[in-house]
Order: sequence, then C-alpha cells, then structure tokens
Amino acid sequence: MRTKVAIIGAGPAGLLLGHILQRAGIGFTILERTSREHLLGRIRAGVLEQGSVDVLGELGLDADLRERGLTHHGIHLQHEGQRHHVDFVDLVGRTVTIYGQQALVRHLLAEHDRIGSDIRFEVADVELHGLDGSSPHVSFTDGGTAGVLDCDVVVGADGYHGPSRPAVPGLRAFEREYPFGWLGILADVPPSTDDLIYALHPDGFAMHSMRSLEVSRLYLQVDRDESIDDWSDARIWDALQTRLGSDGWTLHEGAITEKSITPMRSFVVSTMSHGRLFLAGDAGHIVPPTGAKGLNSAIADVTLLGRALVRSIRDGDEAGLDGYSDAALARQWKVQQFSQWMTDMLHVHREAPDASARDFRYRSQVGQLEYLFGSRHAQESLAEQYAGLPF
Ligand code: RFL
Ligand code: PHB
Repeated sequence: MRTKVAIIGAGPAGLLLGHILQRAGIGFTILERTSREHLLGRIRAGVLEQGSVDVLGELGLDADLRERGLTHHGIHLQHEGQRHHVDFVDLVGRTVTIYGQQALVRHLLAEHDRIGSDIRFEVADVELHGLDGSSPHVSFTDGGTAGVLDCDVVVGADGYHGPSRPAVPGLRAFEREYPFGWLGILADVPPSTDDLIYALHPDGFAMHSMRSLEVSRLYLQVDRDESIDDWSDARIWDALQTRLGSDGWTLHEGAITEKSITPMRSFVVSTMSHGRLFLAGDAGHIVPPTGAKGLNSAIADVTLLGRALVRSIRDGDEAGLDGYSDAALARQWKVQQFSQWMTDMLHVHREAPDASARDFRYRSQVGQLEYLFGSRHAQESLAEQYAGLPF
C-alpha cells in the first residue's frame, strides 16, 4: 500500500488533517486502533475557540456546528457563592462556542464517509519505520492480516498513549502531574446557566457546562486516586449544590447518564517532529481541562501542519515543515501557561505541607479572583486567552 500522508489516529486531530489534505488533493490513509462506535462514544471536550470555529468554517465543515453549537459571550467565575461574569464580547470582541467533541468527531467522520476517505478502524500493532530517510513506512495488522503502508510523511495524531511519540529518539518531556482529577457527569437536565460557571469552593473546584439546551455537563474536583464507585448520584449532586451554590440561583438536577474521573496533567514534548514524522494534538501535549484548550490545541496544530504539508507536497517548499515544531510549541507553551494558571487559581491545593500553608494558598486564590473581578485589564487578559490566541 502507498499513500502520501500516513495519519495515525482518528481523533479530532487526525480526522481534521485528513480533510485539510483532501481539500488540497493530497492522498492520505488514517489508521485507528479503536472501532468507529468507540470513537463516537467518547465524550471529552466541549468548548471551541473562535479560531477553531473559523477553521471549520473555512473548510466547509461547520454545517452541524452552526445548527447545534451554542455561542457563549463569556464565563462566570465564582468563589463561595460570589459570582462574576467575564464578558468576552465586551472585553475583547470575541465569543466561544459550546459544541461537544463527540459531535465534531461524528461530523468529521460523516464527511469522510461522504468523500470516501481511506480510514482503517481497529488496526493493531502499528509501528513506525524509516523516519530518518526518504522512505518512511508504517506496519500494522488489520483483521489479523499484516500490512505495510509506504508514505512520504507520517503524522502522529495518536493521542497521549499512541506509538508515535515513543518513535522520536532522544525526545524529552516537560511534565506536571496534579494531585487531583475531575469527576465529570452528563445529565439529562436543561443547563441552569447561560454561560459556563467555574467555581472555587473550600471543598474543591466545580464547574457547570452543557452540551445542548437539554443536556448539562458538570465537573467536580476529586482526589486523583478516587474511585467513581464511591460517588453515588446523590453524593455528586450534593457536592455540586454546595460548591456551585449562589444566592437566588438554583441548580436543577436530572438523571445522570454518564460519569467518570479523569486525572489531570500538563505535558509538553521537546520537539514535535523527527525526520519525516510530525506529531499533532495530544500526542505532543496535554493540558489540564480548566482552560478548555486540549481540543483547540489539536485543531491549531493540524491547521499549521496541514498548511505546511500542502506547501511541501504540492509546491516542494519545505520551510513550513522545517518550522512546524517550533511554531506549534511556541503557541503551545502560551496555552500551557494559561491552562496551569486557571487550574492553580480555581482548585483547592491540599498538597500544601500543612494547614497554615493550605489556608494561605486558598486565601491568596480568593485575593486573585477578587483582583480579577475588579480589574478590566486582568479580565481582558483572561478573555483574550480563553477565547483563543491566533492560529
Ligand atoms: P485523541 O482524541 O486522543 O485521538 C487520538 C486517536 O489515536 C488513536 N490511537 C491509535 N491509533 C492507531 N494505533 C495506535 N496504537 C493508537 N493509539 C491511539 C486513539 O484511539 C484515538 O482515536 O487525540 P487528538 O486527536 O489529539 O485530540 C485531542 C483531544 O481529544 C483532547 O485534547 C481533548 O479531549 C482534551 N479535553 C478538552 N479539550 C478542550 O479543548 N476543551 C475541553 O473542554 C476538554 N475537556 C478533555 C476534556 C479531555 C478529557 N479526557 C477524557 C481526556 C474533558 C475530558 C474528560
Ligand atoms: C466541557 O464542556 O466538557 C468543558 C468545558 C470547559 C472546560 C472543560 C470542559 O474548561
């Protein structure tokens, strides 16, 4: 088998890159470990930056987004019941769109079906070879049969656990693990809020997001090693009521249809490329979800990489590919900084060495939020970063 670009992974990064290449008439094959059903069942992210929405629009991939996406003008921040609206439109003239990653993946896959893209699901034993030379190839098994895919370029869009990153010799990683995670639920109940609510509370962080006008998505800070079995639906709603509570406001409860706990980490590789291999999305970096940046970073990477691949393959100009890693990482470090800042400001840090240090930390976070509520300059900075840096 031969293709121009071998893409490992059919997450948002791999699927979107396929569409960018298809628009430029460049051939590609996507190799995906899981089944189509599994891909469509993954819940994950919910917020698209304006830049991500624009990219999907330019590619003509925004029909479903325009129908089902919810435009949000800002976010609410609160500590212990005091709620403050940060108005992105007023501050920086931009919006964000609530549109589930699940819906995006469904739409990107449906469009691939329509144009007849070559996507192989449930392939195993994916290994990358010859990345240093001019004949890279990927070996794999498909339904028990061994195959080799020859190509000009390999794109590792295979997430945090995929085989692409380990194929980069001498790669370094910069990492921070947090001692907490997020318990996330989906509930069949109309959202109790217009814009998302991010809340700091002595019991821990909580947030209220949504997937539609009928379905709410909510999160709670929990310890990293907690088991979901210890969180009955009643306990989850109790904690959400306490942490999100605010005078004169009611959190409506409904049937919980999904619940899970995700650990949180910050992670960045030292390089996003090696020879003919280019990493994109979670394969190269992970952020804690507090800044809503993981999916948007994947879209930013493949937008940059897609343009560079088109320049290289169509025009023989390698400058974009040569500069890809540095350009992607320069943007990513700004996103990392923002995600860490939001996470540190809004979570309870029980890892502090003693009660006095924990109280000091918590009170300075309250001071930080109150400064933010009173400072237009500080809010502009938050709004500019949350709504998204340029691609
Ligand atoms: P993905 O989505 O992980 O896709 C990688 C794909 O590669 C496949 N793969 C392999 N294929 C072939 N062979 C192998 N050996 C393979 N190994 C892996 C996998 O099966 C998979 O299909 O990475 P991608 O495309 O880079 O996309 C990144 C995003 O998925 C991720 O950043 C976001 O979901 C992170 N994230 C959020 N991001 C946001 O921007 N806003 C959010 O609000 C947000 N919330 C979240 C999140 C992630 C979460 N979890 C569970 C990690 C909330 C949660 C709970
Ligand atoms: C979500 O809707 O899943 C979501 C929204 C905002 C975040 C993280 C997750 O910061």
